[in-house]
Amino acid sequence: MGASNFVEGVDLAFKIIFGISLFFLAGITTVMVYFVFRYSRKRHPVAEQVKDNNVLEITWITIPLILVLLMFYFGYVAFSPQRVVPRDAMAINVIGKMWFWTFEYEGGKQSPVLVVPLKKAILLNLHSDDVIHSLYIPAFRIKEDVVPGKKNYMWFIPEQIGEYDILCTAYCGLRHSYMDTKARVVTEPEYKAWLAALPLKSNEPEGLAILKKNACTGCHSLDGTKLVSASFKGLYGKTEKVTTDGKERSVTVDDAYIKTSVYDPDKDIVVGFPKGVMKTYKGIVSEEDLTKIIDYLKTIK
Ligand code: HEC
Ligand SMILES: [Cu+2]
Repeated sequence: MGASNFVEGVDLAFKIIFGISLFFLAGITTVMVYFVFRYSRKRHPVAEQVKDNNVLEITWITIPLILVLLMFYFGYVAFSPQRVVPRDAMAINVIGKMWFWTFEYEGGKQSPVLVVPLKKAILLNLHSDDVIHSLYIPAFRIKEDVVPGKKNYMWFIPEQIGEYDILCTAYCGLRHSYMDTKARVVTEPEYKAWLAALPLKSNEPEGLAILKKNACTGCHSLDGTKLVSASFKGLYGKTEKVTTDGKERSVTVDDAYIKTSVYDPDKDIVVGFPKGVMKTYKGIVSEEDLTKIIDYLKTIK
């Protein structure tokens, strides 16, 4: 038994297509090698034109036709139920964003991992906040693109307790490969207990939530890694070399400097980083939110 209700059908289609491919690999290679010897110039010096062989033509139309229809049939039988969601399916919203997945359960509770109860139909409603992502859970044999502005979904019934990989399979930028997480299949009571224990509001600092919401973390890391720009780690209070109106100068990173950096990013350009990459957040990040961001930046030394 597979990890989901789709494993059997998808694996059967795969085995049939793989089997037919293997058969042809062996068959074509054998005939090719045989022809090389049988019709070499030594044994068969004058080439011969074969014309109007009806038996041959009907054979090579009929047999491949049957084979491709066979592949189509098993593929279709495996795929079509993936698009028909049972009425009693439990809905979970999935939000893809550079570069993490968020799973939103009933009541708006959010988690970075997908936790689902065993043997219950699960409907995943897929949303993207920015670019095209693709949600892939190999063990369940399901994958769908997550396209901004477009509604998409997938569903499955988890059939085995366990922890399975979740990946993003649409290249979505610098940290695409970091977009991995887990699907955890647990018993129904365990699921209920887990959901009840999940805090309603995420308990991350408000400033961090604002940074993530505005995708600042796409260009500025929080752990010291250099991305498109300098990391936020240890930024507050440090002495920064910047170019202002073409002149290089040193500044201490304080509230006023951060405010200028966010609302007028092209004024002080950090030496070693490109101008014009960061757009202004005037009218996007309120002064109140900016204060929360600064409070948070002070905490990541
Ligand atoms: C598209 C990439 C990008 C995004 C998104 C972005 N920034 Fe920047 N940011 C940069 C670049 C590049 C620089 C360096 C050049 C400069 O100073 O303008 C920079 C510089 C800064 C600086 C000065 C850093 C230093 O080392 O002195 C701060 C503070 C800052 N950004 C805050 C933010 C905040 C807050 C957000 C989200 C509201 C944000 N950035 C979103 C690219 C980005
Ligand atoms: Cu992605």
